[in-house]
Amino acid sequence: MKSIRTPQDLAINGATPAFEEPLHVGRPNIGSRDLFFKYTEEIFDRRWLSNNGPVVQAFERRIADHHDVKHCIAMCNGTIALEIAIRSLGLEGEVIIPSYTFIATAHALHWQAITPVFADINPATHSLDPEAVRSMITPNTTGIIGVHLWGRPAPIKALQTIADEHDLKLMFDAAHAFGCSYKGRMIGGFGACEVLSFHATKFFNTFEGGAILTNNDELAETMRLMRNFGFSGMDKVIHPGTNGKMSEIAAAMGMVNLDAIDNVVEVNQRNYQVYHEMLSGLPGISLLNYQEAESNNYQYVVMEVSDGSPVSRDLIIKALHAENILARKYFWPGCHNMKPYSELYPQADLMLLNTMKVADRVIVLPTGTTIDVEAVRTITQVIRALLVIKQ
Ligand code: T4K
Repeated sequence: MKSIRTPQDLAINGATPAFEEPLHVGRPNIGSRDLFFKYTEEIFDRRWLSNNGPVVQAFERRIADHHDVKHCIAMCNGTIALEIAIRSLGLEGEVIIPSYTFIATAHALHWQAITPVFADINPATHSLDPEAVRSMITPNTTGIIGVHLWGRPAPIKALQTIADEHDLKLMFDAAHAFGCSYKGRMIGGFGACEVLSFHATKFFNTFEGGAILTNNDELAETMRLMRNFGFSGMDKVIHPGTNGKMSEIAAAMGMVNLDAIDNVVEVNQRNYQVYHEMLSGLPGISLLNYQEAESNNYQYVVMEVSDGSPVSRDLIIKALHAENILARKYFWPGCHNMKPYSELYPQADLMLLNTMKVADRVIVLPTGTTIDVEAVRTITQVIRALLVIKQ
């Protein structure tokens, strides 16, 4: 790793890249290998690999307790969990979501012949703007899916008020919000249900995986049936369903990683603070902050490049990539500019001005347990050097 101090040391100017190996956003955090192999031996000995096995059941209990919620229904990934949540709530017609989210939020609706209707966001928080949500309600609207983007809570209270006023179902895509809180209460128990993702790239992973959290007994029962083809017992199907089950090996990874999460939060928070310190004072550069009074996972370091920056967002990305720092433009260009939505709503940009503004500004920087303080310093030096050249 070389230390970058001057513009001439930048790889876009022909110098050797700062890092020999690529630094990724979303490098998995992995707990004790020994414990994982112990679980694996036990799973092999039991010859029980899937279908609501003992590790999945123990994992569900721990996840529910961690989020202070009654039920956790573990699934094979977050997208299937979204689809099952949407179906179990009986959503149909139109459902309001942000366009500024990962494409799975929209696809989980479209896949089930439900129309995602994109509402604009608040540029300060990157979350749904409640007034924009209100303006998109039609007689066909049946629900709202709020997204706790970057692990920062959506405007839960305001969305619940709108849902109650219009008799709409409210659920949350909490894919980023593992272990986060809202006004001191853990994410997981808000709305009718909340959906977590345990994908490899997430703060907490089970290789692939996800879960629905809910306090509603009846809903939980329906979701469990839907997850397993509608089986209520041997040879007895009482509900339509799909295969959304989590495997034992995925749950084992979850058990191991649950033991490690305090350390992951500590590392993420430390990296976030160093980024914050090192990037402060740069023209047009800011970091999205986390509310310190809440529980956060600091999973994403979200840098915004505004008009005040002498260098464009895309040039910064190019310079970072040249250094083997694979920063990402999440969630550019917004779901509404991806197929099939770009064809369904060719004029949507006009309604989504803040979404467009934010999507054009964001750079997500690498963090997590594979990124140390020295790497963070080097990454910020690249950004500093670049801005100095162009100033
Ligand atoms: N809702 C929201 C708001 C979401 O963000 C997501 C997922 C979902 C719903 C759906 O949940 P899942 O069905 O996925 O459980 C990645 C993830 O695949 C996706 O899970 C995640 N959001 C999204 C934000 O990020 P891509 O398209 O960026 O993946 P990819 O292959 O480019 O990988 C990202 C980076 O991670 C790369 O730099 C490589 C690195 N990586 C990846 C994997 C899989 C590793 O270093 N190791 C790995 O094992 O979507």
